[in-house]
Amino acid sequence: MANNTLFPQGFVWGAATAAYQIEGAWNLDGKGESIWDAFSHTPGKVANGDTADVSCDHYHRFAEDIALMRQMGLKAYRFSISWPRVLPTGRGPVNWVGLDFYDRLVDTLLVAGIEPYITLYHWDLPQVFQDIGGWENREVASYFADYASVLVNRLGDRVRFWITLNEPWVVAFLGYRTGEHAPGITDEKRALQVAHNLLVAHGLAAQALRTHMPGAQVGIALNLWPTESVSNASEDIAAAELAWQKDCGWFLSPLLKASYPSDVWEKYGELVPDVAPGDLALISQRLDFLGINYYSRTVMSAQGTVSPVAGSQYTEMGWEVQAPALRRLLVRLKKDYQAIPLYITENGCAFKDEMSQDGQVHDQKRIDFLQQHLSQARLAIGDGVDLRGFFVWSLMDNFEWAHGFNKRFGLVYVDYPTQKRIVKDSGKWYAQVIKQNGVMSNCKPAISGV
Ligand code: IFM
Repeated sequence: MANNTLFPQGFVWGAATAAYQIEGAWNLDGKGESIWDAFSHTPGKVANGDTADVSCDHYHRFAEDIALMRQMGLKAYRFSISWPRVLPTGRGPVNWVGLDFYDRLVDTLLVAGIEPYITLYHWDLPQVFQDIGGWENREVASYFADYASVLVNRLGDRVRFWITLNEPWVVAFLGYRTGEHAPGITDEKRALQVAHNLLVAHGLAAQALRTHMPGAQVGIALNLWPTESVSNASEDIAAAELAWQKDCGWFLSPLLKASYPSDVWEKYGELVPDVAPGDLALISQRLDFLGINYYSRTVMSAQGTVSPVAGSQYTEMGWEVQAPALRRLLVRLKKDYQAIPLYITENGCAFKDEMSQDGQVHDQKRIDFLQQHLSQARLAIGDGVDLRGFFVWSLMDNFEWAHGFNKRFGLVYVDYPTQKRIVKDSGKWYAQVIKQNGVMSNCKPAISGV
């Protein structure tokens, strides 16, 4: 293997999941209801009426799942904590049984030699907070910091990496603008206030984490979905740039430049959020790392979105497969924002995976997808980007929000009726990548079927 396909020593190879998508046990052992429990239990909100009441039953099967991670040689595992499992009423009394679950999860990971990366919020807000306005209510941001304190006090002796929020863009804009996600509201002004309050919550939680654990590595995971111009014409470039600032700049700039992008702010007019004095300083406090969830890009002309892009392949989500845009994104972040360690906290794809007659899952398209994205990530490192790690979304097939169980993203196939796990070909391939610390053109599976 040529050296330029090897990753730097100590590169973090991981996979990611989220509590609501895999745990199940939605009402066991004192867990409170989340907005996603309420949303998925509302007819018509999720495809096929699916709910994650049981999902992958990871709550009961976590040891088996960690054994699979170990078999793949994962160096790190990114998972989220269910706020209402730990604090059923959002604040106040701790549900010790719920917190013990995460304690055991962390210990079992460490015994397996896998570093935990915790996401504090991956969309399952306690429903009791929705009843007082959810993220529109700024008080919830303070409760979020209290929740962060509970977790870091219990797990901070063993967990170094803390991600405050996952994809605040999705929480605000799919939850409050399109209504496709919980809580299902369709109001752009409210969405923009939610986006701001989430960033405030990030700032308060970062402070809380550092107060209780001065050495905590604190980051946030943003879904960065760049918009690129269809041509070199200045009108097309301007349209694409505005869309980039609207989607990505709206979160990157407050976090890394202590301001909202002025052109977008102007365009939003009356819709802009209330920003209290001191908010931007709070939001832009030092980040130890930035997590990037990269899946695809949008192509734009002055007339609007260009789709489909001629000659491109699309995943089951209808997302264009576009690995070179990942390299361009990473290089742009280095150029336009302050230097900060980066992690790809999610990258992956949904394809129609099926169990073959031989009992295996031959998902060559996912291998191709990951291989292309890893190659582009490696090129970006060659361009001088400080990329420290890569987490595949997802460790295993799971509940894909409003799409229910229709979309499979996993390295591990889950046969939901039996809860049997089958490591897909991509999982075996990834094990080989990890073993070799890089992508080989002829990567052979490092582990046999399980
Ligand atoms: O499944 C989601 C995940 O929860 C957040 N990032 C994108 C993934 C695929 O849609």
